[in-house]
Amino acid sequence: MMKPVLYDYHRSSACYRVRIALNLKEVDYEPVTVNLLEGEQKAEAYRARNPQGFVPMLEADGHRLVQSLAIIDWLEAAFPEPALLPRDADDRAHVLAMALAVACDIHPLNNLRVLKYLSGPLGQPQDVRDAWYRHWVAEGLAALEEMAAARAGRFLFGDAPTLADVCLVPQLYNARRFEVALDPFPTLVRADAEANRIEAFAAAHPDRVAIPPRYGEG
Ligand SMILES: N[C@@H](CCC(=O)N[C@@H](CS)C(=O)NCC(=O)O)C(=O)O
Repeated sequence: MMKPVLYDYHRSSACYRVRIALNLKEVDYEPVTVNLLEGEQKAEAYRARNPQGFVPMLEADGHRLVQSLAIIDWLEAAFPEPALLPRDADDRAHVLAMALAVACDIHPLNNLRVLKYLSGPLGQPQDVRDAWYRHWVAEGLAALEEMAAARAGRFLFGDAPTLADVCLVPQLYNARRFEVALDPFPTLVRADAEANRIEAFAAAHPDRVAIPPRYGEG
């Protein structure tokens, strides 16, 4: 298989998930930056490849893959080890539920286009935009803390990282950037700290991602 190409933006939490999964599975990839702040995701050439105009997108093995969890699911099938989902049906549903609580219920309310719509067309000031962000993150993390607490080990589920941790770490990075208090979520903070001790997670951190060629330049 040729080296997969990841259309990436360092601070995108959906991209951050995919970078972690690629690193955990030791898949060497070529990153190409799509600069969200400059609107490169909306460029015609990019939208022709990904009609949603989102990052991440992974070109791999002749496929153009979009949606971070679909990309990670593809990676899980193509590179089964280490497994990010438990085999047992109950455990798997629990891990998926935690991952989806982040990816479907927290993140979409707080991504760039939603925040821009609040401050742009709806004319809301920065303090309202910040309050919106913090409200949905705090409410979502409170539920996740309860979901995780009973069955957490070193990580959100047991003693090895799963898809739930892959989704948690970028969300907590994001929450810290926007100064959300994390003291009420000790299980989440502990799992995040454990995960960040693993090089695959640490190397995917936005501050660690080398600046690759920009989309359209290479
Ligand atoms: N559900 C999608 C979400 C992707 C997404 O929201 N990506 C954001 C960055 S984290 C994006 O590309 N935003 C572009 C924009 O808001 O214009 C996934 O998991 O891949």
